[in-house]
Amino acid sequence: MFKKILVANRGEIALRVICACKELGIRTVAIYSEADRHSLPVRFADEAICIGPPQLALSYLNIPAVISAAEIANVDAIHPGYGLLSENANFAEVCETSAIKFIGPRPEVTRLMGEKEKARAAMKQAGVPILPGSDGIIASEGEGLEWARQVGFPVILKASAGGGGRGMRIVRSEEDLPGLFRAAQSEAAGAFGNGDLYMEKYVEHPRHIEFQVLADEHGNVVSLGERECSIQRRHQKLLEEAPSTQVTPELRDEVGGILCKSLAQIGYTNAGTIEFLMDRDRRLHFIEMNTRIQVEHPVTEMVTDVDLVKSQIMIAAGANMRDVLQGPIVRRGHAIECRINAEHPEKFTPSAGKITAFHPPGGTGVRVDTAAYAEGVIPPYYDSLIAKLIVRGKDRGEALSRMTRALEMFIVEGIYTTIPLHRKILADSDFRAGNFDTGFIERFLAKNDKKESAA
Ligand code: MV4
Repeated sequence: MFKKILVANRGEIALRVICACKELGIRTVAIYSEADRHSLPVRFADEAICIGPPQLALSYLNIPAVISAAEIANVDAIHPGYGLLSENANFAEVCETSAIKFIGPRPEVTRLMGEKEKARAAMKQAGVPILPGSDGIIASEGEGLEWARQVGFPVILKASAGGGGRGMRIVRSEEDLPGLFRAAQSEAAGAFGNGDLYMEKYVEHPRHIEFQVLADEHGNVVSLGERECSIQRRHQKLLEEAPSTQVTPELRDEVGGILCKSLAQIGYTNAGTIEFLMDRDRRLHFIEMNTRIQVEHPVTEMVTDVDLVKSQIMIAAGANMRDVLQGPIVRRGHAIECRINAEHPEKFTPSAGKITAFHPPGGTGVRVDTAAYAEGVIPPYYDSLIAKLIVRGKDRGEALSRMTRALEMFIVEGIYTTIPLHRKILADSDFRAGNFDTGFIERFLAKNDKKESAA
């Protein structure tokens, strides 16, 4: 096992990784920017090294600075958390050449999944259901038109270097294709330095459902089931749950089985998430794979009792899945996570500043992942996620009641947060009935605006 791990992240996920290391008896090194000097990861890690000024490019994204800290502290491995360098294949490669274990998949696999069109082709070849679409990059507008006629309108153009919704265009008719093709291409070229596009059949009103997998370095892959992630706004998830009310045990086993075989074939290792769109016929279609631990991993942990971050570390240290899991995966109950962001409730703009009062809820079935504390300061430079409130209940009904009371008992003063928004979502009859798709929040906000202007 590793003796010392550097945590190449900040905030709640850095603290989450430190928790896992402490339980495994591994020493930790926090790296921090000047803005995070008084943060809890710095306080709870065994060592802490300042790696630069607040700006991301000069600190948490500065690969030479991160590697220097790792070498000075003489760590065995680096855990990248999510975001930042977590899906940077070049960083994983630099770790490898510096004889530091990168806790994640091999760089080649990270690179493959980062090129969305190649990931799609690889998953198709390995037997995962994908949407009808182009075989490879579309070379020209003319070729785009040919594919669209074959697939049938509406279609969606996506950037191969994209993900997270940037560089996408929905095309509903032949006349619209040339203009939208050029627009998507130049947006992708500007945003990613690569204008390559591919095409898929467009799914109307999909649900966003993702599967969590773990793969060891000996060819064993397991599925931990799905998470329902349709409650999003502008491609930022707000609330996630496990299991999905729309996934039957048969579908879960079928897709889980396919994924295990396919990912073993691809040579995937460590934790991974496979994103699907669910159509109106409740069929799942692969769209993308994320090669990192995700923000919403706790909902899977709550229903499986598997510690995903500990599992990542053990796998990276060479452990066999048998020893990682110590028994079969059993799913019990229902979990919901609300992302508490520091942002203005109507404008959704970041709300940095000093937290004057902070009291997270507790009690049976409640978990709070956070690095926030009273009198602590939320710096303006980073992601606005300040806490994740996760509850587990014996069923979805109990999870809903538990989340409602936990939100009522969560005190954060001095900054704006998404807590009031979550309370309204939890009170919505469609949400409570499980009746929603990726368009839910837009409709919900429009509905609420109307109610508020009438009142
Ligand atoms: C789609 C789609 C409909 N059809 N692909 C948006 C983010 C990126 N990861 C994939 N996205 C979508 N891809 C096809 N073929 C609709 C979306 C989409 C979406 C997906 C998941 C969650 C929220 C979304 C919001 C708008 C559009």
